[in-house]
Amino acid sequence: MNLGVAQKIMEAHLVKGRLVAGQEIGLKIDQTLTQDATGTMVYLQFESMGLASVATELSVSYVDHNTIQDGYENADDHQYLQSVAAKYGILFSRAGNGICHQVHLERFSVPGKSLLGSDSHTPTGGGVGMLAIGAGGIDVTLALAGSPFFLECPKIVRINLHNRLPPFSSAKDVILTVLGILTTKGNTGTVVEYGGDGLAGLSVPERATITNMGAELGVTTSVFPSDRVTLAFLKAQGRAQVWREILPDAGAQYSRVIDIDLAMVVPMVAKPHSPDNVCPVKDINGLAVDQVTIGSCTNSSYTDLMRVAHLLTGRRVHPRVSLVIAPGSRQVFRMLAENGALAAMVTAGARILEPVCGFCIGNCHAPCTEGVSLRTTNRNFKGRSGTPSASVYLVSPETAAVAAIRGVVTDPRDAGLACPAIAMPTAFVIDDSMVLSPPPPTERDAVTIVRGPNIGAPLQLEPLADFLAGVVAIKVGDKITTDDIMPAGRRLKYRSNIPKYADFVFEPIDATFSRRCLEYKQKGIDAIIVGGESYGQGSSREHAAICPRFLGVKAVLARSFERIHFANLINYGIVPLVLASHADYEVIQPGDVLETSGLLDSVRQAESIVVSNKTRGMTFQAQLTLSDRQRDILLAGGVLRYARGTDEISVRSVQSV
Ligand code: MIC
Ligand code: SF4
Repeated sequence: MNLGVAQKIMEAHLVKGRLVAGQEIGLKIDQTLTQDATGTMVYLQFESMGLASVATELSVSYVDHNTIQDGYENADDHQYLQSVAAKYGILFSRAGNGICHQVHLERFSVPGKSLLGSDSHTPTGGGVGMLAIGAGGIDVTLALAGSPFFLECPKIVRINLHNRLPPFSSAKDVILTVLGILTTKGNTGTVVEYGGDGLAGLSVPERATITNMGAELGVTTSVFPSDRVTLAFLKAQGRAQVWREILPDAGAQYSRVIDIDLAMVVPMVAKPHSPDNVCPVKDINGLAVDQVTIGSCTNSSYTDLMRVAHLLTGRRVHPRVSLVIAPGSRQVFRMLAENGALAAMVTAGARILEPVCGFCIGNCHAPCTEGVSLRTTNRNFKGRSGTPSASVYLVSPETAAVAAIRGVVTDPRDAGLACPAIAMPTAFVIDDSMVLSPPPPTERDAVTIVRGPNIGAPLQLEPLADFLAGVVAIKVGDKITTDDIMPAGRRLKYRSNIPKYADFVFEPIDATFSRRCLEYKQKGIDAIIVGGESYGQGSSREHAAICPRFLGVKAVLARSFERIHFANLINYGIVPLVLASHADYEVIQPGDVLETSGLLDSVRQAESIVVSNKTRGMTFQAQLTLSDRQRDILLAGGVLRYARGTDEISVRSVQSV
């Protein structure tokens, strides 16, 4: 059979099931990555398995999200992560070494390998031809223990890129164009595979910008072939030996083929408050800008920031604008420092941040009230920047730099500036000294795991009950993101402390939600969430399931769910029920009491279940769109309890902490 790139890698990693779109498959995972905000829970759960070391080829624990350290919490997390990595044989990338996806691409990516990361932008690795997938933390825990990763076998959409990008059009504009076509909704169970003659003109960092922001499409992952361009990048990283060619077979079958002429791609912008709300930059020319932030795992490579430095050289940042730049990695930072580009940025008036997520996750540099912020990041969900009234626009580094100088949004082609031509370096600066290797296995017994007061315990769950009776604690609309459910920013430091973090569930939408649920919980009443289309968009953060479950949420009824959040709900024993019709959604109101009996039998084998709305005296059908494995996980009361009873991993003793 003629296979595409994604199918070839999946086939090579297939350990359960058949490669038939829609069926559940299990893939062997070669590499894992975690970041600190999701990592503490990953490793607390790994500890509870009682294993001596990780079973993967390579696992890296990054510290890049929670580095603000306004209090002891982040520092406690870092110490815990460093010690747990040493104990179990995991590489530890220290705070300051860079954003997980950028560093992983530079230093650890390998064409043809599988990578599972507890962060939704893990598909960045698809830029070198890896099958790189984002997942909830506990799925990464299981992969660390040697379990396959289970997912719906995706259908493959092929995007052919033709010709070359014109001056001032960039990889960011390509993915924004793709978002305009495919949108953020309805793409679950899909992999995007890129091909076409246009690939020859796209470097690995440019490809990685495209696969990174594929996360916003809601797809399983995005992947490029591994070709001579990939080899050139790996060679420049001193890692040519890991390269192998992976090209699609002629005649490979795809479920859909989309053609994009790169020569026609223009500078694009995603307007508030969704990454698919795109239009040409030209359409908003002249909009006054208060802030420009350049960085994040989407656009913080050496070539991105060199283009910015060139545009800023000899110019000043507009007095109205606060310009913040965060390099993606210590490698990028050092190279900019050593070749003078950093000096040009500082001279122009830029504020420089260490290589971290920072403003991208609302950790710092929140815009002013009702501010207009132009960002090279990947998400512009309302409030994510830290300022609920701000308007965030997503653009390329070139468009961002030009706006920083002019103070108004300007199509960079209209600014009268020369488009900087930056060549890919033939040799990057290589210094892995901030990646700590674990001691040899014989010395790991002596490692003591450090647990400051911020380090809590994982959630303890019980098997599914047969009868569910709960109050609709909140009803929300379409495209509810995990940032809406479980805000990050100034709340991020409580990731290792579930009871505390649970105080902030749905804070941006209804700050009384948590209190209300805790009152129900005290009275022994379950809580139910009702959502619209595409519930759980955005991040992989499993806390958007863990914390509601802690508050007593037992079911979520929604018109449709996003992939990672759907899996996270099941992993934490929350039943995801799909509302068959919009009319059913319309009828249910907050405060309604919903009941269903025979839940165990339905979860075991039925495609749907009857739910009775006691408040309104009516019933409706909700669908159970579950694989057999997902049914078993729900029945067991979550994936960790389920793992005890299977041979998927060699769990010696799963303790309840
Ligand atoms: C994000 O961009 O939203 C994050 C923060 O990187 C999340 C992970 C998290 O919430 O810790 C993601 O994308 O998965
Ligand atoms: Fe970090 Fe932002 Fe990338 Fe998430 S999207 S990993 S917060 S830089």
